[in-house]
Parts: sequence; C-alpha cells; structure tokens
Amino acid sequence: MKKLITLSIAATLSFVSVADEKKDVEKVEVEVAKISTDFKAIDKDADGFISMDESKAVPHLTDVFKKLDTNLDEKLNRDEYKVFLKASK
Ligand SMILES: [Ca+2]
Ligand SMILES: [Ca+2]
Repeated sequence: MKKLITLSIAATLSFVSVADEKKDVEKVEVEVAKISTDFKAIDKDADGFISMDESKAVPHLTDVFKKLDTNLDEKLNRDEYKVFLKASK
C-alpha cells in the first residue's frame, strides 16, 4: 500500500514538471513570435536587418545601436535585436 502511494506521488510530480516545461516552451514561443513581429515592423525595407535609420523608430535603440551590433556590419540581425529586448526589460 505504501508503495502505491509513493508511486502516485512520483507520477504527480512528474506530471507537474512536464506541465511546467510545456509552459516554458509556450512562453519562449510567444517571445519568439513577438520578437519576429517587432522585428518585421522595424525592418521597413524587409532585408532581414535593422539599419541605423530603421532603428530610429524605436526609442533608445539608436543610442545602443553600436553596442548591439556585435558583428560590426552596421545593422542589427534578429539575435542582436534580441539582446536589446532583453536588456530593456
Ligand atoms: Ca532593414
Ligand atoms: Ca550586426
């Protein structure tokens, strides 16, 4: 009988942790979707990068543009823009 209770607790615990993981995945997906929507809105000429000019549409983005541009190509790709979103939270 004791064994059965232990098993059922274990099952409950593993269910909870799976549910948590699923929530995290959903959160990440929502975030990625948001980044993608924002990015597309800023990337007016749709070349897949935010130029210095395009960055002017976003408050404070121009200020940190050079810091964010870690590969020094004078435009921001999605990864570089993501750093800005994380930093501005
Ligand atoms: Ca662009
Ligand atoms: Ca860059």
